[in-house]
Amino acid sequence: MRCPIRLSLLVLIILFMSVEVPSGGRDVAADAVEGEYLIGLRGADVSVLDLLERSGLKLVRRMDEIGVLLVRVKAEVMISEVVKALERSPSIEYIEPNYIVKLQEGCLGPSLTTSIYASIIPEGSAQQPNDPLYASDPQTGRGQWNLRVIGMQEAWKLEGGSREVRVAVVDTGVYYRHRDLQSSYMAGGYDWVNDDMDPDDDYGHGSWVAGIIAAETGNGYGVAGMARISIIAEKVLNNRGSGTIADLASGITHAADLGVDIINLSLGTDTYSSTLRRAVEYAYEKGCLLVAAAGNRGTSTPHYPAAFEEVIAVASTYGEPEDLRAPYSNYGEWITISAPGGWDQDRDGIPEAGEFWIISTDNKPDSFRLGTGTSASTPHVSGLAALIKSHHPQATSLEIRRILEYTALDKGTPGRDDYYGYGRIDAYKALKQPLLTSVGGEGRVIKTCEAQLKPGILILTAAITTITALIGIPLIRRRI
Ligand SMILES: [Ca+2]
Ligand SMILES: [Ca+2]
Ligand SMILES: [Ca+2]
Ligand SMILES: [Ca+2]
Repeated sequence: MRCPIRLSLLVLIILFMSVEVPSGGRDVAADAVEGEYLIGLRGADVSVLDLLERSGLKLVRRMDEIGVLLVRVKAEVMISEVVKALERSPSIEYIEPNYIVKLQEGCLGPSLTTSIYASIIPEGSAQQPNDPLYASDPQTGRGQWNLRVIGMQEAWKLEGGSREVRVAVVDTGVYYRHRDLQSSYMAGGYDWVNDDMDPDDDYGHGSWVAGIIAAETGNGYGVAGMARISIIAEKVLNNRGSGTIADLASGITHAADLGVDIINLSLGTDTYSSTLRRAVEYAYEKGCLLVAAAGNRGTSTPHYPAAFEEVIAVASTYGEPEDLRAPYSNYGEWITISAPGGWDQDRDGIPEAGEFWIISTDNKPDSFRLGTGTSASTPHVSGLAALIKSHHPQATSLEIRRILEYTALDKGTPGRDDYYGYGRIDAYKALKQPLLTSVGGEGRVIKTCEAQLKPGILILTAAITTITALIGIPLIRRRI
């Protein structure tokens, strides 16, 4: 029941709060932190700090990596006058409100706290892990259909994951003391909401997302996760599932500075933000693979950061043995790929027998939770990307992205489409797929055509023999 209430609140807020966006004269109805602004600098010129002081703005945070300053307007200041003054400065590229980012992402159902999942150790088999909630759960009876449907049982025979691979979960934090999460958690992330070094989860969403990627599999307890890798938490959403663009951008840049391989973003906003764009570009340039939720409102309105071209935008499916697009899943030419996210078919916020929900870890001891949404689809893609990276440690983010796209199971209209993107991820096929670089020879990628992401085009220098070898690989669709 929590979801519809939250959704209607959000709609009310959007309807009744209108913030004028000074930058570029665009008027966008959006929800923002009152009195807070993000100033995007041109270059690294921070002499503008004096100007801010004179204008009656208090510096709250310097985000030097992306050249952004978070400022707060002092009470007596007329913001429209300040904006006029700042826009005249050649050192300033833009000023935008510090927008609110929310989890509009689906619903978390009620928690399932019971010691039964700690005491039952069923027989494992070659076919199925021994985690009791994998085969069945007490609410829907379907257990982890989401892992079965993408071929995880076959995939695990090829790769279980490497702890060297690190995935940042940028979310509400992670409850790392959970018995199914403690082995994959790695310290180093930050709590941007409470400004401390402990990104614990006081809401539950981030722990649920983290468990899909990396809950411990085969320990006879709780749920199975996709990959035995390392999870880092950047807490950017508070105990109500809401946060700011400043904290989100800080979480992304901090994760990139830690050198993580993959950044999972099961969150987003319909409001375009130049600061978020800068943070995404920064992480992308550092070699991170960014994966984000397409959003759950069944519209084609671009949802950010998913809709940025550097980011893999993940749509949602539900069903077993065949899964189909979930009706709430956003769509459009910005969708990259799809993965299971479940569907609360009667939309009452309660998981019932026969419905497809995603069960994962919660933020309390021995607690598990069912939920739905592109929030859940996203960590399936991050988990698979982490397995590919474990299997091919030398793979670049772009190579991993190409494998995900190329090996996805085509659904809907033939070829890439606006509902499924390249199709639903296929874990077994993705792990069987050789990397371009693994063929050896003299082939070397000298340029990738970023502007034309579909299909992936690589320009190679190579000896004729190498070219012949490469053409035999299904990843290559065309030759010149
Ligand atoms: Ca904390
Ligand atoms: Ca487990
Ligand atoms: Ca229901
Ligand atoms: Ca298709």
